[in-house]
Amino acid sequence: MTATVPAAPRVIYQRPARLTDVSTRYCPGCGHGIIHRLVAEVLEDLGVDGRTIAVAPVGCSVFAYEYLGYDWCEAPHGRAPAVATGIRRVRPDAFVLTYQGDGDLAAIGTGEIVHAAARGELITAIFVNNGIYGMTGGQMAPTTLVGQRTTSSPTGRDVRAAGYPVPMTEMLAVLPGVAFAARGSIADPSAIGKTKAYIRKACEAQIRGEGFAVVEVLSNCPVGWGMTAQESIRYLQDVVVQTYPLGVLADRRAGAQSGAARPGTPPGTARHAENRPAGQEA
Ligand SMILES: Cc1ncc(C[n+]2csc(CCOP(=O)(O)OP(=O)(O)O)c2C)c(N)n1
Ligand code: SF4
Ligand SMILES: [Mg+2]
Repeated sequence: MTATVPAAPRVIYQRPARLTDVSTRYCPGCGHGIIHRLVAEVLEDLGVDGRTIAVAPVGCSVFAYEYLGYDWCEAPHGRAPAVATGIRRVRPDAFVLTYQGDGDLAAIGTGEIVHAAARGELITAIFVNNGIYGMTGGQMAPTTLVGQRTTSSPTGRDVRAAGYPVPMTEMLAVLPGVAFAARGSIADPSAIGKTKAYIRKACEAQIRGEGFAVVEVLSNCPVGWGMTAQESIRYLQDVVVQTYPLGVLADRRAGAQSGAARPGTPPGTARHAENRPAGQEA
């Protein structure tokens, strides 16, 4: 009788090498961990994880440098795009990533993100919008929904006192320096898959020297929202997307079919070809 040799197990799912094997400090059900994983998977797929320099925000994800095994630089609150600009200018060989929350990017750091995008800096920005200042106890952010209760808007955001939510990614998307802008979500596996594809396109835009790229990721903060993890996911799916629709907001990458043209620039033109790191082809 001939013995059957068992087939070697086929690996279909494993932890990306740069996703550190440690417990995180995030609250149970928090979306930051999913987004970390997507970033790790994409940078590994693209082969840039060994030359990535990332800039950490101030906020719950400040400890991203413990969970993702890249070279990290810590920026003052909101200043990640400015720090990333400096890194990009002195290390043109590096892949430069920023990771910012909505309080970090859309409040104290509004000026830095707008001007980095306007300059078309070769940076990929991951913008985690959970509609709240998670780390400091769940206060209202510029991104908080109308009527949403937070610790500093206990009866709900009132537009007469606090104005309307700021659609940062739509605002950035109109800037000609932005090669790619999109909004994804972590609410379900389908949305997570699309978000990963957006992160990949945003990273490719940098590798090809095409300009600034941003992916906003709608995330949950069950603790700050006063919800269970399941309730917070349903709130993301049913409520948050009404104010922040998902999808691609600008795509000016070479060969892209959609996206507003830069003034005087044909759609799809690789405007930053002169800035490509040595040895990088489009
Ligand atoms: C200059 C400065 N101002 C204020 C703070 C306090 N602070 C720390 S984290 C934070 C908000 C973080 O919110 P967000 O960026 O949305 O990140 P999240 O915690 O929600 O992921 C604030 C206001 C600070 N650390 N530094
Ligand atoms: S406070 Fe909110 S954003 Fe911060 S770790 Fe907890 S769930 Fe995540
Ligand atoms: Mg936040």
